[in-house]
Amino acid sequence: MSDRIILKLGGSVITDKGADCRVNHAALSGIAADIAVVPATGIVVVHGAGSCGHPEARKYRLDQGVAAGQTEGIAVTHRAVSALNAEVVAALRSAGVQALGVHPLHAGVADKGRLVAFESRHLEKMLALGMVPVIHGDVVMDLSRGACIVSGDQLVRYLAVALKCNRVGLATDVPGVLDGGRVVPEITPQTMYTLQIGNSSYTDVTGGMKGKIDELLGLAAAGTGSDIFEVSRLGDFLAGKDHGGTKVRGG
Ligand code: IP8
Repeated sequence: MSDRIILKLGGSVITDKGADCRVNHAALSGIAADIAVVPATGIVVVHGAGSCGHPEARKYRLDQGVAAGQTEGIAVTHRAVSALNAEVVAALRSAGVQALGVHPLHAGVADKGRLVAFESRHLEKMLALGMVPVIHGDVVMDLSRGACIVSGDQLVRYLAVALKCNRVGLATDVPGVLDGGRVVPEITPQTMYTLQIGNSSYTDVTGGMKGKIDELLGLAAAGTGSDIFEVSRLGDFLAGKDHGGTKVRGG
């Protein structure tokens, strides 16, 4: 069976998190070049928002839900992440990857901040045609709260199961999960509570590294492990080689 891969690009990799929505074009073209040389296989790209979405989501307090008459933040935040998505798709397409943007606002429904439905039949069809769907953390309508933010990591967990992906990789701006400055080679539910994991100092409405690991441990419990590595090691991950980062496993 050939691999089906979900690759998450961290927001801090593809944007400058300290600036107002500044896209890191150099990082994107390096990533696109790495993906372009992967032999034909199924790849789904999911990316975070970085400075193109988190500041907007924080400003409009989308983590607290949305009431009628206060819906401006939905449009503003979705516009910011959609613009970033267009840049990611453009970089991939210039490298020859048949990338296509897919917006969770249009495909998913949440309840109390968690996805309860996400159409995946169109994604299957794109994969069957050799395309690379490019999905992103987004605002999603929420049955209880009006709207909420669904992180790229939550999407990874949901879609890895729905699309039966056998490899899950998260490219970050650090060499893996760090504990006291050292890369933790493996995390399981048992070892998680022994770790001191730092968090980003930048605006992040979806829980930073801790939120990421919670999602990945949930995915591992459902039977799919994942790998967190520095984006400079993306080629190694895609080639199935050691990437020097952290493996999240079910224990
Ligand atoms: O950067 C957040 O996704 P993440 C999405 O993967 C928005 O946490 C809109 C802030």
